[in-house]
Amino acid sequence: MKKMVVCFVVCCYIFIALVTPVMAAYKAEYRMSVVVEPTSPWGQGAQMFADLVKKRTDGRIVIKPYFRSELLAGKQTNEFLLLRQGAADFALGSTINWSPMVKELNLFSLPFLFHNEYQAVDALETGKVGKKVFNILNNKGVVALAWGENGFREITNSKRPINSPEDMQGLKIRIVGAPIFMDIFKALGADPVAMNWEEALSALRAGKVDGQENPVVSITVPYRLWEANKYITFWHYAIDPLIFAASKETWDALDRIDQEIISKAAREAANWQKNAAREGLTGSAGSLDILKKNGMEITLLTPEQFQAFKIKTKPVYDKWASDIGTDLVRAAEDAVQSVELKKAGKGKKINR
Ligand code: X2X
Repeated sequence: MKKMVVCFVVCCYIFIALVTPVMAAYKAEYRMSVVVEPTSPWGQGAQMFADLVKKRTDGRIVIKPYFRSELLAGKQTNEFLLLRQGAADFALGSTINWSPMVKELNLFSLPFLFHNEYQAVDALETGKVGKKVFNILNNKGVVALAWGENGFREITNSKRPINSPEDMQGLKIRIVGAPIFMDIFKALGADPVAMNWEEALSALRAGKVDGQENPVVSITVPYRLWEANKYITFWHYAIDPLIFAASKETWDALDRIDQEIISKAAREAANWQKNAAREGLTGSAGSLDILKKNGMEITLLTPEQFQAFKIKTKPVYDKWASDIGTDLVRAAEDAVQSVELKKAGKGKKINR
């Protein structure tokens, strides 16, 4: 009997010794990086993820979103590095901000590749390309959990309606500090200036730049960009996916059950977030009405006008396509084409 008691006590010690280091590794707060403010669908998606995780882990894991690039000292293109180093535990980050460190992410910024085709974007993200991109991130120390979305990026400015590349001559356009955008806007004859988003907001308000490019639902509306820019052109020249991700260092210190809870929460929040970012753009004209009501003049391009922009930026597309990798680019082109063919088959007009 005595032997059994001793044995039991020893087993308890061993169990506690095995479990304790895992428990001790948990942090009181996990820091999540978010570049934008909390009221955009982007910010709301991050908060939803944090809330789901807290609830489903019974408060074991508390994720605090730090909005407005607070963890990044304003420098949004540092986000991937911070995540990789574990200075941020989680992020809901834009592929654009990470693209200077992960060349394959430039795929989504190839000028005029996706033509507003959400189905092609979804097909890519859920298919082989999406998996390949997540593997690449994983190998660089960032665990990708789910695809979210900032949206198709549309151009606004304070000077004039943009119908053609000629209308862009000399316009001072704020861009993100990712080299592909410098190339695109130079090819279009504009005068691009790379800036962080918070800085861009004051530059726009002060009239130090004439325009910018960002998605309507996630940025133009919540940031009331009509206060600085009257004109908007829907040219859908680049899609900006977001990624729910964790630092690998943080991830590896979590137990498997919690990893599963977090992965599921990311997928659910991503699903909501993506729909919210597309709200009013795919069916009803909700967001367009908001822009009009606030005095914005909206330009929609004809297929010929669209083509003129595409031709002008073709050298940039070709140059970046070989950097990104032909396999990924061809897969994306095929996805776009198959959506367009399906639409054409149903007799619908191809929107390009
Ligand atoms: O800086 C931008 O334009 C923004 C907010 O869309 C990104 O973070 C890529």
